[in-house]
Amino acid sequence: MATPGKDAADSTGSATRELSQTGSFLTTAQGLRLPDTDHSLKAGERGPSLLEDFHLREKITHFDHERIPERVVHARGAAAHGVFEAYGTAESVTRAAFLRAGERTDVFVRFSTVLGSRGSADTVRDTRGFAVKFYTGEGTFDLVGNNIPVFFIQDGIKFPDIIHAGKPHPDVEIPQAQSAHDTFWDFVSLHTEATHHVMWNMSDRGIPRSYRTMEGFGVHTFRLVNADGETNLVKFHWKPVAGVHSLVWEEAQIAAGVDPDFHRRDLADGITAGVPLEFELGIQVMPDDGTETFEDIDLLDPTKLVPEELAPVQLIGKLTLDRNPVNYFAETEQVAFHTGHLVPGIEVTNDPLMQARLFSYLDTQLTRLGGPNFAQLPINAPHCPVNDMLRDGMHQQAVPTGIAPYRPNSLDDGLPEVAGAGDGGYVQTARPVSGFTVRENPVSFGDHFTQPAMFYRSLSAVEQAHIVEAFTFELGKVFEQKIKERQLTVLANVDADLCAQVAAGLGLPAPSGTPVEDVPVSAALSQVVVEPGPIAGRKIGVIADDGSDLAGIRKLRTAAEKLGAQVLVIAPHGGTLGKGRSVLPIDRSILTARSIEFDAVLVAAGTAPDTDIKTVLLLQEAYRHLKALGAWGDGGRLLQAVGVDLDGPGVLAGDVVAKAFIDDLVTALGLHRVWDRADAVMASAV
Ligand code: HDE
Repeated sequence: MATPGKDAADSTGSATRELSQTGSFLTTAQGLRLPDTDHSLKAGERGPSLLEDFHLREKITHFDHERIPERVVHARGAAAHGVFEAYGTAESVTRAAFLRAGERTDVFVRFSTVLGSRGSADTVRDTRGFAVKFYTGEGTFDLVGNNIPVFFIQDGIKFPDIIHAGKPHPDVEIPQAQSAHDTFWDFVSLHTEATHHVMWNMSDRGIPRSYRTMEGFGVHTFRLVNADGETNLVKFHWKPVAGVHSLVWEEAQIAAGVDPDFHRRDLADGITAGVPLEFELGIQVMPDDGTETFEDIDLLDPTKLVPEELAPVQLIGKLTLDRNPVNYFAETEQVAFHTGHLVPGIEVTNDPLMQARLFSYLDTQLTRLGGPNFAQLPINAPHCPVNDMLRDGMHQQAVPTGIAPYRPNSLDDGLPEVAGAGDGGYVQTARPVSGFTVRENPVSFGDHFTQPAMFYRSLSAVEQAHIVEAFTFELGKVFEQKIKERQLTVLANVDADLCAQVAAGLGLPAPSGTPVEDVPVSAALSQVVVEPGPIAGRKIGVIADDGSDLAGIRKLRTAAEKLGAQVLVIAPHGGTLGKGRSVLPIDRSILTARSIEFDAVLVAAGTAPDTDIKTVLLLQEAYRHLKALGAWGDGGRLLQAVGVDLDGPGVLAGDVVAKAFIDDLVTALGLHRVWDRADAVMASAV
């Protein structure tokens, strides 16, 4: 028997009265029309407000309770709606219906940082959350992943410890959304199983360019079950169609101040501009042969990854995010993910981190969303029939019929029935469990350094240099000498060269360790691309003034928009350039423009070589951040005036905006950064 109000596959839910500013008359929550909402009821014009003013009290009381507790981790997030379309390539390993060929499933995806408060900045160095809610016909499946494939801890019981260490110091609540402080490094230097995750945090992965250019990982090993009951062990991956790209550190720092909403703005703007975010879902499939180990890698250890060279990522479907939320609070804030939201064909393993998560996600919603009925909130409501026997509780919105919410019963005709596997029931695969109760890790969890060394040695020289810089920066912010020294001993066991460079930067002696010398490398871990990728979502800034070649800018814009990229005109003033029919709107005045917004900066022909300090800063930053620069016609005069070598790497030139010039720009953007300029930047004063 269905429960009225609960079995609606209605994503907007029962609370979907049109609560917007578009209705006719303003009312109270009870529907009473109001003549005035600007003046409280007073005893005379200059008199005190009256207790009987129920509208004043309702308005203020509701306001007083507008905030709910922010998430204890991942408080800052941004989300989008979309659709997932399955290729059917996973059918041999899972019976999950939403993964059958051609199946389309509604999704809601929330991206987040981990450490910062809800109002903190997007571009801080941190792990990013990548939580996907699939509203499948068999029930909701949540894949609650991160942009880093490994985790800090092997056992969930330590989660409060790592988070207490990473959050601001409890006395002064400083620093916000940062790991560059004593308690974080105190913990991770004492707790070497965190080393692998810390290496990823200190790499470019800790500062993604955008959510669009970020990989995602399920982290844990899952057990997938096919229609014949055969099982495989699987790791989930999200591969961004736009490629994997990051910010450079100075850019991330500037953005944190200039535009703390950098990532959420990019997400929302991209979707509004009709350029959806796209990711392919992939799986690494390992045999479930009873060992839960693959090529000597313990698959239950969440600090280990499986190199893609050993188990290739097989693509099984495509996620497209193309719709922004209508209301941040109702959707992005109230969405409740849970690792225990599973569907037939997808099961968990004994990974001790995953096991603890299975408890935590349900538990946390009780405080955050105020009770056990959060699944009735529109954003959390499944898009398939719900027929539970859960009753009452805070914020109950359903009006259940029937008198026998228990089983067995005879009064409601013995309903609801239970479903076996043949009826789509979630029947867990029987797996053997034996052993003594212990508080111990398997010996195989004890190697904390081989994979961090593999990660470091798999990266390009410039990526390695960024890791050195990140460790030196973060440890440079630590006050306690003994913590810095201890972390250097950790690095000495990863890679002697890395340790020596960080030690030199800190002005400390490099300790010796016993790094594993003979580690395999995995090319898939580097994000420096050699083949240009797509440029959708990229932004090209064009510096122009009243004398510029506006036709050239228009031509450039048309070409860029065809590829999903945007051209933004930067001028000395706001308003428009040109006259009459050739008028061109200015997108940014030089006062509101900052280099971080643009992936490439060009100067239009005819633009005066005016070395205004803001223009100089913009071009110098773009140069330092290894972005493509360029000019057509005599626009190069401005680049020269700020000291850019017109023949240097990543500096584009052309007489006019012609095909060759556009092609060069597209290639440069597709390669993401001008890596060839890195050495010159280190050596130059620009
Ligand atoms: Fe989470 N985590 N987590 N986590 N996590 C939460 O759930 C927790 C872990 C992740 O956008 C909380 O609803 C424990 C790994 C994401 O709403 C909380 C442990 C991974 C999000 C929680 C972990 C994640 C969360 C906070 C160790 C990557 C944001 C509010 C056992 C695979 C979801 C909430 C969103 C959120 C607990 C470890 C990813 C408290 C106890 C590993 C993306 O329940």
